[in-house]
Amino acid sequence: MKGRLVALSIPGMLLPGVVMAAAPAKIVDPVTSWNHLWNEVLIDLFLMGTVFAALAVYWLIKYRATSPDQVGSGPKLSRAQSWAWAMVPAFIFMADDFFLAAKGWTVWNIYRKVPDNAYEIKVTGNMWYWQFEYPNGVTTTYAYDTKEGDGLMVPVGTPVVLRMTSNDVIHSFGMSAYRVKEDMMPGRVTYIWFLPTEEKQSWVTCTEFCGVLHAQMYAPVKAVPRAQFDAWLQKKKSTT
Ligand SMILES: [Cu+2]
Repeated sequence: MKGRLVALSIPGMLLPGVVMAAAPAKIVDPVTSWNHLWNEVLIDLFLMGTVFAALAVYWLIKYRATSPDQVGSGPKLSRAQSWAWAMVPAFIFMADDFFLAAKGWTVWNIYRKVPDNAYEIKVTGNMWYWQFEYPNGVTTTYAYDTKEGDGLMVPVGTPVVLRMTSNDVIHSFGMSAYRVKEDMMPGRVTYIWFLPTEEKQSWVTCTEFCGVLHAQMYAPVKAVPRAQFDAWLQKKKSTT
């Protein structure tokens, strides 16, 4: 019994070593995986749509009425033929649906698994602005009326994870440029992560109706080089 326990635990002891020795996993950009799935859905819809539209036009012409009082008749099918006509197409479409659903779960797994070295920023939703809090305590925001404030600053090349909550009602943090969106709720912490791959400015908008100024609840998202980001954060820290 003891020997067996030892034997069982050997792979358990070796495994962490193997995992640690492996090179750090390459980060899969959620934008790439999302776009890939989206393109597949579009191709799928286009191919099926084309086939069905072509068949519909063909049959409309082929079986059109050639005289005003003509009465058509359906083909006589055996019970087996009827079942086959119902089940075979149904299974083909279900197979395609399951294929796309499985791909969707793969993308979802990428969205939910935050990379180990992700940079964490806390986000709090308020009616009607966001507050961003960086690891060194610096906070930023953005005012829609005066257009003042840094909004969300992130370093290029580092995955960023946002830990989010709300002070009042339900908001939703939507960044279409990074293909992410997640609700923010009072009393709960939700998260999203994304990978800024290039220097650019995009926008975050609130995507859950949250009151009269919901439409004004937006802020710039600025992805800047790491050195510039660090310098900005340092300066911000020393001036506040
Ligand atoms: Cu909102």
